[in-house]
Amino acid sequence: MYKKTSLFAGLISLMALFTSCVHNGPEFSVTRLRCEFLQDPLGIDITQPRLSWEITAPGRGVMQTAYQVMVASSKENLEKGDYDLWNSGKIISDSSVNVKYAGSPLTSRMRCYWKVNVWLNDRKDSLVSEKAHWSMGLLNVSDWSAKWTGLDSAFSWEDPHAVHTRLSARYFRKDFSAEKKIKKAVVYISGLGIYQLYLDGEKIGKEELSPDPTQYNDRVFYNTFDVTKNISEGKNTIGVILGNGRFFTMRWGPKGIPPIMNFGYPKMLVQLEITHEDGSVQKIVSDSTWKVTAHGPVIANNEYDGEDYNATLEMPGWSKPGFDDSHWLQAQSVSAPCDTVEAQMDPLITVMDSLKPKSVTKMPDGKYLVDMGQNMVGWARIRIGDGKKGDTVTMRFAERLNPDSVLYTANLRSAEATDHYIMKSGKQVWEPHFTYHGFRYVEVSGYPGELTPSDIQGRVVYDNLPTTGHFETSDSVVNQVYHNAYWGIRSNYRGMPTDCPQRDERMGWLGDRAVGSYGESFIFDNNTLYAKWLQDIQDAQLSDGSVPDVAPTYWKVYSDNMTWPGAYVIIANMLYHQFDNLKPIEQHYASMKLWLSYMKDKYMKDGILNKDTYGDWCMPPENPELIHSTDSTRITAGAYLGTVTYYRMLQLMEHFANLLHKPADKSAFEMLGDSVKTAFNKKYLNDTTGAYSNNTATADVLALAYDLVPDSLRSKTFQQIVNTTMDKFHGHISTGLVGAQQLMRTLTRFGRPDLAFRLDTNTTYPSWGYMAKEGATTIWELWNGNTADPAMNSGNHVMLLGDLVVWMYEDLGGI
Ligand code: RAM
Repeated sequence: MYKKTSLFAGLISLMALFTSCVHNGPEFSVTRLRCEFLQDPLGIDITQPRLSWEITAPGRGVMQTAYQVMVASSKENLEKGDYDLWNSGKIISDSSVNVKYAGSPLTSRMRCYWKVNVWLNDRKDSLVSEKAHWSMGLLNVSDWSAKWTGLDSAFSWEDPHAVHTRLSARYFRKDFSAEKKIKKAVVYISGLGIYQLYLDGEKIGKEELSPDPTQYNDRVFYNTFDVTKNISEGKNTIGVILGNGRFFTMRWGPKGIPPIMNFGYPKMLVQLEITHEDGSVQKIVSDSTWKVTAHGPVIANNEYDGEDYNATLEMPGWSKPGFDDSHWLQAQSVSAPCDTVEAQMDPLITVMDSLKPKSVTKMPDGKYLVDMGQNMVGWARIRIGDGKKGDTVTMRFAERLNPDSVLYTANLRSAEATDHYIMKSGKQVWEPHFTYHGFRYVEVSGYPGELTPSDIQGRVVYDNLPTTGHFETSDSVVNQVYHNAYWGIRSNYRGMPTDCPQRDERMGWLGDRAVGSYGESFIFDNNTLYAKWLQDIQDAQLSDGSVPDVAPTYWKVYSDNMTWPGAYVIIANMLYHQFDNLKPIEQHYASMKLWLSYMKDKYMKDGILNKDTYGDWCMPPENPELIHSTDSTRITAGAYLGTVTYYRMLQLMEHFANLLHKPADKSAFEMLGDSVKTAFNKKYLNDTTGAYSNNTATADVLALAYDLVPDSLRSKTFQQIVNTTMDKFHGHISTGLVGAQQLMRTLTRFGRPDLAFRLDTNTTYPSWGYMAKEGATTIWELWNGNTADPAMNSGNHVMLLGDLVVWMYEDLGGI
């Protein structure tokens, strides 16, 4: 083992989070109380939620020795020590995460107030935590009196079968009157594809693009909001706007574009429950008594092509009482998308950051070119000082520029990435809510007057996952690469991890985020998001066991390979390893087992799994224009990747079987593993040179990383990796996304951290530093992203990070 910290000791100038905790001498405290990993969640539908808390203490070596959880049905009860839901009593345990609620049964709508007492090894008295609460959602189908409501037809101006389908947003409203004094009001809403909720003219919540996308024909999410403050005694109005999101298809798919699954016209399920002071409950629910129109200002929307907004069609007061909706249509009761309506248990998408442009330049043709200085995801918010009613401001978005400073849009493929804003007169500020773009540059045309940097803002939009890790060193290349990784990752959270945010794709490709998710977990609290994605994957699994390459399957890709679906198993392991979250393993174990036996029965012969689709995807090609290499000496064989990954899956399943106390399964996985290992080494290992297969770095790295190499040959195999890297690739990376997932840690663990460090700090092709030197502010899809064919060339993919971020935190940072 090499000494990981000493080599880099001088390099790390600041690990902000960790050093400040130790040196600033914090007080003892118990904070960040979480229920199912969320702080103060509303409307959860898990009847045995898991509770966690964080202890802060001055000094080191402080341990929890015991805890006591107290849960009450009201704030008052908690205050006065009446723990009517649960008092765990003093439990001798160091557990401070995932303590399962074990009190009285939890029922729909219940509010639970809680705190925890903690005993520590170096203090006599217990510490009392801050107080927190969670609330239960609607646990039973019978709790819903709302009906799925929508309008199952197109409006006269809409072409629902156009290749680029962009419906007008649908506006729904319902007047109601709250007769008595209000104690509490809660709304449960699922608005598909995406919704904005209004009460009495005010938007509820700061969320955007919600709910999270799911396998809508299996499961849809609802969100819960406490709206007590938004409702007053007397007349009120509830309004909902529905956009396409991922529900109504964006593409039907001729001309080589795969069709995107279509789940039908937008629809919603809304239930507002008002509890009065006297205890009576009034429910306002979606049904055919609501009114609907599509004659509102959002005249067209979808995520690829953009939003068109006509401010002259605004309907002042549409979500307030007294609005004349007599010309609106009657909404319809429509079919449910599926049987399962479930609380969304990961944070909703939000505007997480705003960027001021680095520059705004007036071009010779009168258009403005805005440079945000950073490739980002979201949209632009624009301020207009003196609008001319009926004139249009057009914003086009792109990641790069052509040499003549015009937007480079070839890599967006068919995504139009354009917002049109038709002005009203006078001062106005606008931003869309029913689309998003991946961009650094915005071309603005039709803007009245001079556009200045303070008139336009980049709104950075993604899942509300707190940034929990900060990393900075004294090396500017390492810092820039980390910066690019950070921006790439936050760019690709859209209620699911996406491959890219800009072109006509934006899909949850499994392979891209296997080990990547682990690196991301050092930076973002991504536990709940990935747990949600595993559910998407399980929902998409076919009954024979086949796991798709994309989940949810908006693109239906079931190509049966090991490396992409393998993310299913790898991510469950990551959630346990990083967050002590065993539930995904429990929940998915049977599905994973089914998938592995399906693959084995269908494709394994004599211990070799000869089935693969993508190879070591996007390894650096020999020619700068190529997307994929055609040089057979650089390509790792599919059967090799299939088998080595199958073996890795068996290792993980053996570990899971052990965790779940399934000894028979554990030995079955172990036995199969042994036979795969024997067959694999027999077929691929050159026992003179230690090289595997055709001796690509990927082949050798994976065999070493997964412990397939006989002890006596390990140093030889490792030397092969060093030789390939140094001699054939002149000290550069030579892997695609599969090999990259183990490369940095393998180089380091087998004795060459200096070489890993070199790969991290290279600025010549191919390297992450090369991307940065060529102006990238995120990570490219291709090592040669600046020269390759635009057909598959996104400037904001994170798959090539491999295990780089893991290495930065674990090896460079020594954590
Ligand atoms: C591309 C995607 C993705 C990759 C697949 C195989 O289209 O962008 O990154 O996983 O192909």
